[in-house]
Amino acid sequence: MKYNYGTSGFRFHHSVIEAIAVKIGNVIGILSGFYKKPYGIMITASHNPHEDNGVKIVNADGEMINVAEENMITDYVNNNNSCVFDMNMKIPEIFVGYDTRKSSPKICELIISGILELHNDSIVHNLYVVTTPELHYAMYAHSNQTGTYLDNLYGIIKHIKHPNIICDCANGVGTNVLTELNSKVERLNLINIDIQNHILLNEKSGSDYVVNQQCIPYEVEENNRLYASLDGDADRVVFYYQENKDNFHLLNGDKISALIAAYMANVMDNVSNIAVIHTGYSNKAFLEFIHSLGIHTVCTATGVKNLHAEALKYDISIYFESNGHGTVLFNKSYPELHDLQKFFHPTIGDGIMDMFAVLFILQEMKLRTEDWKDFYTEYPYSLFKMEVENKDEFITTEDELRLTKPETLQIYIDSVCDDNTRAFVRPSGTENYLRVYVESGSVEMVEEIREYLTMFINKKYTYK
Ligand code: G16
Repeated sequence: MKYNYGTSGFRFHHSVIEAIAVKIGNVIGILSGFYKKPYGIMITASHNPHEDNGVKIVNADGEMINVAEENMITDYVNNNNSCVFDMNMKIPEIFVGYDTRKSSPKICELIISGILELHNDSIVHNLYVVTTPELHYAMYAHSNQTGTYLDNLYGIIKHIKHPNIICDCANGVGTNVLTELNSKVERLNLINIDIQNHILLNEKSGSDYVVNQQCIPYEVEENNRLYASLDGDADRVVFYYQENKDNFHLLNGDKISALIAAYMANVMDNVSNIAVIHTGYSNKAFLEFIHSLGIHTVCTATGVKNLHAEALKYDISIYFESNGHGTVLFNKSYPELHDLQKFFHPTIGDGIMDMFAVLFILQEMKLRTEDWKDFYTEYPYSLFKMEVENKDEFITTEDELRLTKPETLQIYIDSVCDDNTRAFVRPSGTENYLRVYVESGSVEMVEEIREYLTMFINKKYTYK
């Protein structure tokens, strides 16, 4: 088996992560010793089922690691390299944290033993149960000598007069942060906060469930209230409300981006230095809305690491995936955006901070949820996943909008899509599935293409 550093780190069934955990400890120790910098290790499989687990690696500034570092780690984990401390190295310093999964503490122990195997005096800061953005923030705070993540949250939440929202914590680690916050400041209405019962993690709850099922989480009453759903490690958020029995309205990452862009267009004289970064899953109606504000857009491959790399190129970059994962990068400071800037995590997408940023903008712009929803109406679309025999045989172009292999499938997609229809297929980097996206001018056309593609893929690429 080849262990790939996928969209967001290593991610497999927990038994596989346990099998490579010591090696992960070894190699992160080597990186830290070699580059003479601390590194962070977050143990989580985020939106995946509770039996899975994973590892995301963070650099000394609290940012995602670069491709060269990913390749070094992948090479070490997949080969029989020796774990030897070289006298030119510095004693490793590593921050470790984990989500609420049952398998997480054991994986943490194994990783720490791998770090100590390299050098017994390694400095290990065990943060225990934290969200992914908390671990990133701890690294950022360590390198910038700032206060804690929670102090920062207390600082921003006081600017929101009435945090009128119901937050679904996906029975995951976001529960801890929001419960802690609730005990000190404002009342937030929290649901799906059972972190003791491990099998409930992401179960009929959380941002992925809401986005994929297009419905409110399990056991939530239908009414006209604004809801938010975090994912399993609280680095994503989506919003929604149920207008009536038949009308569910999702306000996903595109709508979050649109809200932030509208706020900026409102308070700034010139928006030419702002970019909106998105992926192929963004709806054409969203892009039309952003262009109508005079803001330009750039499409990258899936994975916040890809959006982030592009976002570094502009003065201000709003980057969100439609699944709700993203943030805003302020590469240059503007006085008009001073208040807003505080609401975003300094290095990474954070579902909790993004939730407060949205509440702040709605408050400042005096917008009702319906006004936000009405920014634009999405063209009909469908995103679904399919199990295939070998997802690695599907290779895409850099922006993931076309397949270079298998050619037959791309030729088939081109033959069934008309000028108003867009469809693409890509292998997931976090789950053992193909993801298939179809968008068109009518629901009927989306359904038709979805059916054609499902049949074609089933016939040619599923288990024989
Ligand atoms: C991770 C990445 C996201 C990506 C998502 C799905 O999220 O950080 O950027 O959109 O996986 O990726 P894929 O379609 O390749 O499975 P998370 O929240 O699960 O870490």
